[in-house]
Amino acid sequence: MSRTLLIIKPDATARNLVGHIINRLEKARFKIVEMRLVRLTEREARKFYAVHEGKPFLNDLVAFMSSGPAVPMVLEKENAVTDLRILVGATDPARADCGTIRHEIGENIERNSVHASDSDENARKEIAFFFD
Ligand code: FUP
Repeated sequence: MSRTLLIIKPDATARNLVGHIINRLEKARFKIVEMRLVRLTEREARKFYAVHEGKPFLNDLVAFMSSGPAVPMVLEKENAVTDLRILVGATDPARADCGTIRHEIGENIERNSVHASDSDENARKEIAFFFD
């Protein structure tokens, strides 16, 4: 068993899609082992996306991520990181495969409904960011 971090982003909470996303995760056999509802400050959002410091899209991304409630959760499953990235789909919903969460509900490359850790190492860091 391994663990990864998923965040339901503010565009999805605003459209009442929290339950829908959780349903998709559970159907795909992920176990929710931790979950919170948070309103990130701009400072916290910038810290979470520190790897993107200097990128042209960062300021907009930080404003979006702190614009409303988000739901970070720790998910457990065999090959959790890889399997969740497959279920979530490509960053840009327009390029995401049919059947992925971002293809189904993502609005655009910024408002793409969910975040999923991209490696075991980042999963550990991102889990520690939200959960002690
Ligand atoms: P991902 O790992 O799929 O979430 O994608 P990245 O780490 O490359 O990007 C992190 C977040 O930055 C994305 F979820 C959305 C945002 N982003 C933009 O807003 N514009 C871009 O051109 C690229 C990424």
